[in-house]
Amino acid sequence: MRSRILVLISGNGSNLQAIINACKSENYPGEVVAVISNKADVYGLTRAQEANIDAQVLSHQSFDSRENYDQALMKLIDGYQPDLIVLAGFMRILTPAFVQKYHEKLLNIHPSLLPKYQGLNTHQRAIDAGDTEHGVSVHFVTEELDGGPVILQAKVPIFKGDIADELAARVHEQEHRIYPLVVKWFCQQRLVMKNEAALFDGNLLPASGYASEEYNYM
Ligand code: NHR
Ligand code: GAR
Repeated sequence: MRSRILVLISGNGSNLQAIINACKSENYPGEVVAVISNKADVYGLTRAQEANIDAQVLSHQSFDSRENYDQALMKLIDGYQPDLIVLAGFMRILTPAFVQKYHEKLLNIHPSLLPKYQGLNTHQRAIDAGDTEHGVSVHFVTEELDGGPVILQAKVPIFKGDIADELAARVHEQEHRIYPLVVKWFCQQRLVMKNEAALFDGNLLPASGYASEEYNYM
């Protein structure tokens, strides 16, 4: 049985696309059953429709509180009975009630080498700090924003004179390699979260996640 993956987005959806593409491979252990965006008219929704995946908009603007928005989001999600919820450029902080409900089934991709640069605007912050190295982290989502256990990171260099857009593009390339791989591990149940820690094949992952240089998922 393929795992049922639900993807939350707010924008372009290039990570969504990477996961959709991976799912097309015959022995990939998951399928994307729905995509939900908190913003209307974003390209990620078009990507879902083109792949014949249910695409829904639930705008946060029509709700008077985060709690009420998340309650509506949970209702919508539960209609799809997902095994896994993937945040792919989803830009809304989730309430404790949401995180508790889908505890151990929530993944996020964050564009920095966590624990560095939690929050927003990470590429510019890494450049401004004079870092020579930057990257991306996939982690389990907990109540602590960008604070859940790291599963896998990929590093990229920061070159002299880089602007944030160039750096972001370099990071994106790595995102599209590592996110489908981590999703695959989760679907295979090789990857689980227990007691707020990430376990891989039953082993506790180190703070910076699985350290393999091999990112082939096919
Ligand atoms: N929710 C919880 N509880 N825990 C996490 O680790 C989460 C989360 C929700 C989203 C993604 C995260 C990132 O990878 C994420 C992780 C949005 C913001 C933010 O400040 C911060 C971090 C992340 C996503 N959002 C603003 C808000 O008020 C809105 C910003 C906007 O709309 O542009 O929600 O970076
Ligand atoms: C990605 O770089 C992702 O790491 C980042 O947004 C981009 C979404 O791109 N996520 C966050 O900043 C979360 N706050 P995409 O829509 O093309 O997948």
